[in-house]
Amino acid sequence: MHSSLRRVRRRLLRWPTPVLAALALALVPAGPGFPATGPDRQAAADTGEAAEVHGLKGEYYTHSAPGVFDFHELKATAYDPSLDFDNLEPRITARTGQADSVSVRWTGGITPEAGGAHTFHVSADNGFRLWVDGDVVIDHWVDDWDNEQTSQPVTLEAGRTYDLKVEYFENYGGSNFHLRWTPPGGGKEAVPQSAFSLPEGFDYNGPTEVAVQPDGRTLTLDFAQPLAAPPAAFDEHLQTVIGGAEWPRSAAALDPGDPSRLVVPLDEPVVGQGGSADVRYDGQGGLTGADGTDVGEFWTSGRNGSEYQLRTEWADEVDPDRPLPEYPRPQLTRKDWRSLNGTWQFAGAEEGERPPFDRRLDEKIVVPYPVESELSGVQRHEERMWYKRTFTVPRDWRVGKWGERLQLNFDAVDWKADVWLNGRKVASHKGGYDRFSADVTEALRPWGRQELVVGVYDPTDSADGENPPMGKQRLSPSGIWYTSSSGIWQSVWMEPVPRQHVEDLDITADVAGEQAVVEVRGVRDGLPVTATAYDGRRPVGTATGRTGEALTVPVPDPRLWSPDDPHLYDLKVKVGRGHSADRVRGYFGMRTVGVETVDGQRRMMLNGAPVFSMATLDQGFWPEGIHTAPTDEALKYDLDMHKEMGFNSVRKHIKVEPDRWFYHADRLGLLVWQDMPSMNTKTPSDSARVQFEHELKEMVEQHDSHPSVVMWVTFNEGWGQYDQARIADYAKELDPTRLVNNMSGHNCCGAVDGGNGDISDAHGYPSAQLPAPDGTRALVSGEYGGLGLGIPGHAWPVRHSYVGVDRAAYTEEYLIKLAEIERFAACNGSSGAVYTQITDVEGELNGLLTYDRKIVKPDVERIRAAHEALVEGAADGTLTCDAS
Ligand SMILES: [Ca+2]
Ligand SMILES: [Ca+2]
Ligand SMILES: [Ca+2]
Ligand SMILES: [Ca+2]
Repeated sequence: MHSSLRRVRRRLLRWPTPVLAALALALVPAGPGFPATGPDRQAAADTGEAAEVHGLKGEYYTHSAPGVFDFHELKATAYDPSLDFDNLEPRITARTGQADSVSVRWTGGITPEAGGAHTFHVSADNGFRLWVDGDVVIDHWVDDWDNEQTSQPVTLEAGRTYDLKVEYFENYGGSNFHLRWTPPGGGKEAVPQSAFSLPEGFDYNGPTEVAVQPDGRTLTLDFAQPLAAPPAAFDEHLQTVIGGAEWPRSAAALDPGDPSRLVVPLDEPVVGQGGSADVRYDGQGGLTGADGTDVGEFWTSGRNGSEYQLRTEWADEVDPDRPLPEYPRPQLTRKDWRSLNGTWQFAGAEEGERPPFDRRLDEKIVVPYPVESELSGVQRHEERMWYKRTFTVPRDWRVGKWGERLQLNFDAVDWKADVWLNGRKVASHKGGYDRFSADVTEALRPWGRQELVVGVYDPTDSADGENPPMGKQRLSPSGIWYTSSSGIWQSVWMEPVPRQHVEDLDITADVAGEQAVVEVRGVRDGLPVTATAYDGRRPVGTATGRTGEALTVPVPDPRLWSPDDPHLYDLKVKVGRGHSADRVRGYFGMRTVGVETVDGQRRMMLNGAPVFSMATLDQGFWPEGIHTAPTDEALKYDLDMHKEMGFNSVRKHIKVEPDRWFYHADRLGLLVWQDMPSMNTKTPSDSARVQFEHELKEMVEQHDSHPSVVMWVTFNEGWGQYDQARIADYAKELDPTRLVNNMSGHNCCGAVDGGNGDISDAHGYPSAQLPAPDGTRALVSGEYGGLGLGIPGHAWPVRHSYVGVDRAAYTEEYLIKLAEIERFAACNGSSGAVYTQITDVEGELNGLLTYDRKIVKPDVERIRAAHEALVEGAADGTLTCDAS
């Protein structure tokens, strides 16, 4: 989200004042006609002259033979507004009649705004060369792809027009072309349309500028000449494709306030997240100028200036004074607690800055939504920041009396947090996904307001950063990398605790022994402890003993936990005596998980029977909250939809959710594959490795009592990989009761399979792959599918518009891919599959649900029936290779 804001800000900085005024007007759509937005329209309005046409002449040729990259036969001459094409296939195909073996020559002028040394960059699929002012500055007539070339600096005078020539060939497969420059004092960017001019003698009377307006519901086409009102037939000859999707719209009409502008109302809003609008007219719709001259065919494109934000329905339910008010730690509850979520003071910070004890911070932020998110109210990235608020301690908590202490809990702060209470440092913590707590009793004032200050440092993937586990967060998101989440992103809260208090209840089901093994962590050894298990209100077993030793609580004739019957037992634990005793509650499920040989194949087992783990890839991103679900109901909704669609499992992909997510999975009955968040894809340094292993340990220890969690996935596709086998052994050592998957997608992208653990995991798109049997591990397809379907109004306008599936055929295509999974289960002993993915995420449009969760793409009944047949057939042995 912040990336588009940044873009707007840059533009504001560069433009002269009259344009700023025009832009400010443009941000507030007024009446039927929108004011002009570009510098040239401003100039045109001032002088009364026709606007200059910016763009280049493109000549499209076919090759004399495949592999001969020549300019053999000229097929079409066309106007192109700029050279920033993510996908040239539609243009190439339409203009030459073929998708491959094509060359294009673009000619015209280039006029820099600033004088001085300009550096040019070209990246394309496939070869290219570039001339400026008659000199070759880049020559890469090579059959490779996306191999960016950079020119020597070229000195250009401001405002002077130079000859520009660009040649390009497409051999076969995909095709794209990007001409970028680094102007003096500026950053690298696509050469803007405004810098180009048409060569002498090339006539073009189509739109000179195309834009999606800030409201996201209006597309404007500006012409250099006034137009006659378009006839009714015009619309049948006009195509509008935004972010790669044919956009639903109403009829184009002349702007009543500006006769050289066509206004196209869009039926669904375009989300303000990059992408471009393509408009194409075949010249046959009777569009003419006011003077009756025909407007010829055109195919041009322009920017998406929308500021419309995608939101889920839960965004409106967030109370900024009381966000996420539910109890944050369901497996270790105490009677008293208070949320510190809500509106805090906020400011960006510099390295080494003194904590703001004695000053008010200028901004406000809604905790616990990450600073980049819309719900935080800040909506920009900060690498360093201050948070500040005050609170009072409820008097009935009796903190300070009878040994009662006050504990502050931070459920997740990405990535390094320092905490001060009343000017005294009470905590320092590294790790973006785990809870940390501080006993702040000694720092409390005797009465009144307590001043809490939190300083955060979150480098994400910055070049000189420390490379923390970050999952999919990136400072420059694109493609499979998304907007970062920085700072506090899970609940902050406080509770009174006895001096000797439980920090963790480790509960392990011993199904064969008909008991639960309970270990109380955080208190000194030798204190009396009592633990009682309940089935509903009925006590089923009690154990007493001393801390420091495991208690075995009888659970006779246990009702087993499974996705079909996610039965939970409650647990009450009392540690210590009298006033100073700590009384907590938790819960557990009785189940076993393992890998065993069945009919000669290594299979994943649940409660002693083979199980087929049918999951989605679940990344847990939200359009308005990024890493933080807007509400608890929203957090639960994605899991509800798994059940609704017949999945029995979920792979939580390189992110660790709040405890409540696991609680929902425990109660709904889903088998969780929990990924460790990956570091950046580069090779990690020694210190990054130490921190990665520390955070892995924290993740396992915080979530190792949830019956839903069945598997730890330590690496994904080689990202940040090192010592794969040792790390898998370490995870197993931390938690011997669960499966370990050392490398999800060890067939992909340079990943190295550690060769150990319980699971062997291959990725394939769109068809699944399954690893060959190795005699020790169960086999799974850890990612597959990824069928793309963009739903206008509910998706980002992606620049890489891989939209693979027609909406009408979506369910059918899904089931075809699922049939391949069923065959792996029937014929190859597969134990599981992970469909990519449960929701669209930012520019990825391959979700079963849209990013705003408002549209469910498949026929839910049909896919549920298919998943259930697969899971049941694999469990009861009726799924056989002959039958499938
Ligand atoms: Ca190609
Ligand atoms: Ca091609
Ligand atoms: Ca972050
Ligand atoms: Ca634990």
